[in-house]
Amino acid sequence: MENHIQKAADILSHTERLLVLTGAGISTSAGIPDFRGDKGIYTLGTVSEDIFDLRAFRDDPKRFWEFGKKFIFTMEKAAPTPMHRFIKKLEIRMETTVVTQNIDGIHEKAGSTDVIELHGSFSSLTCLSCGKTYAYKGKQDQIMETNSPICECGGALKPDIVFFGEPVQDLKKAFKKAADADTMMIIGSSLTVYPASLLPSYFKGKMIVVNKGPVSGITITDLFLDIEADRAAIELSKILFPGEEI
Ligand code: CNA
Repeated sequence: MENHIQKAADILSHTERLLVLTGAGISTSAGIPDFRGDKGIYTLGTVSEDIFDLRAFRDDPKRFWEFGKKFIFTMEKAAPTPMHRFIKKLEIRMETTVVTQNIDGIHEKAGSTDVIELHGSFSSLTCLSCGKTYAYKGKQDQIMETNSPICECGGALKPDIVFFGEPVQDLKKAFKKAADADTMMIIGSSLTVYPASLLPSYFKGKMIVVNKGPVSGITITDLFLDIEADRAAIELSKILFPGEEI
């Protein structure tokens, strides 16, 4: 593994434009479970897979919000991990764009400046009846007290995270960034969710993958580190930023 870490550090030290694609696995050590990892919420059956299904939300918004408010609570307490902080630090050495499938806002908390949130965030809510948008903060009490935030027109409010069947945000911008990058890192993602899973096909440079367990579409030419994301961050940091804290 030391050999792989050194190779990854060598690639990064020759990188001008980096694209980092992150998934739920980067945030598990911050206390937010993933979907399909060992302790994932789908793996353990904590919630059924249709929890992010738009039709299921329309049928029963309360069912989603019971789950959603616990997620928000966990997310608000979560601090950036060593890997989030390492990615922020890479901005010193290279142009760094983060494309995340996560909805937890931790890259922003870590200070990353160029973040594309493909699957949106909980920071705003939209009415499914009239389309009016609200800031999350203004509806927080209603969510926590009733599990059922509603619009002034009476319609159900859905968080502006992307549900299955909805279009993904800023996809073209993410594909363009992938096409322009000379190195891509995939961190903490099984890469099974479309269309984020297409991103590597727009990319022609050197690929570094950091993930525990299999990742869809990874080829033998890619550098694959099957280890904890934070361990990779700490080891890479020792080489790229010797003597500095991450
Ligand atoms: P996923 O399919 O659950 O895959 C996560 C991957 O990360 C798995 O292969 C795990 O084995 C791996 N993994 C878990 N912990 C670590 C670790 N510490 N170090 C290295 N690897 C680890 O999740 P994806 O992100 O691929 O799927 C995309 C979904 C998950 C998106 O729609 C997200 O919105 C959604 N999601 C997001 C969050 C979040 O925002 N933190 C949490 C749960 C799910």
